[in-house]
Amino acid sequence: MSNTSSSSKSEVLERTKSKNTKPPMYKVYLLNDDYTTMDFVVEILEAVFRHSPVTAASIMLSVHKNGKGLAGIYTKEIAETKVAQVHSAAARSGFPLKSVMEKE
Ligand code: TYC
Repeated sequence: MSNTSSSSKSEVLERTKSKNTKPPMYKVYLLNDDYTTMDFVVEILEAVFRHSPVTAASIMLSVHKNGKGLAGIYTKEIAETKVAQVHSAAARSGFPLKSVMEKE
């Protein structure tokens, strides 16, 4: 038998403070490629990730130079939505832009 209700063994599971308040967070990255235009990536960073034009340009250049770059950090469902939004906007515009998420 499992011990979740401490029936036979006299054990009590205690938790000191903290009701496990924070959900797991996921980093969402953009990946570099040779075909997506810089302007389109900046548009995505502004529209999907709500970055300012200056921050969006800076993240785009870092992706261009380093191969990938952090677009934002979100809970699981929101991160999944952002990734899907990037892929559908890119596909609609005929660009191969990819986005990936990674548990923190
Ligand atoms: N490397 C692309 C170019 O030179 C620009 C680019 C930047 C593409 C960031 C994707 O996530 C990306 N046109």
